[in-house]
Amino acid sequence: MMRRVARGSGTGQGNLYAPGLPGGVHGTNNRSHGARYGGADVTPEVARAAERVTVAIAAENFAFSMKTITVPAGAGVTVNFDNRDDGTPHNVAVYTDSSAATAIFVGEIVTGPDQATYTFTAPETPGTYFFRCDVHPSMNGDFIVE
Ligand SMILES: [Cu+2]
Repeated sequence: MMRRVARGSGTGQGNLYAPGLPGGVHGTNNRSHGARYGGADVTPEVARAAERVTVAIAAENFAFSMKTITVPAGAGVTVNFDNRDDGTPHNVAVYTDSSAATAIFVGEIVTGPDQATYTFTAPETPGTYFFRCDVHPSMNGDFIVE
């Protein structure tokens, strides 16, 4: 008698708890997901903040002050462009290659003496890209992503 009662009450308790378990499980999962999403949101922001680079480049006498611009892959790039040629328009534009068929970023043309600040995101794929002045394509160089 005692065993049957014990089993019966045990089963009864199991039945009573069972409906409550899914709710409890869902609640736990929701909290777990929330914590995971929160962590995922924070990590990329920190990573992106670390990948920022500033490049200073000038145009003078129809030539850039540097032949190569090197930036980290996927970095946020700021270009401080100084056009020192009086009355002459220049810009800095980045393309996938020297054909200049596919633009990565095209900076606004400014007439010197004037300065411009360009911001864009570097390609995620490392490699040798291309930059030039669109007004004077002979002004160009390698845009290296590493
Ligand atoms: Cu130019």
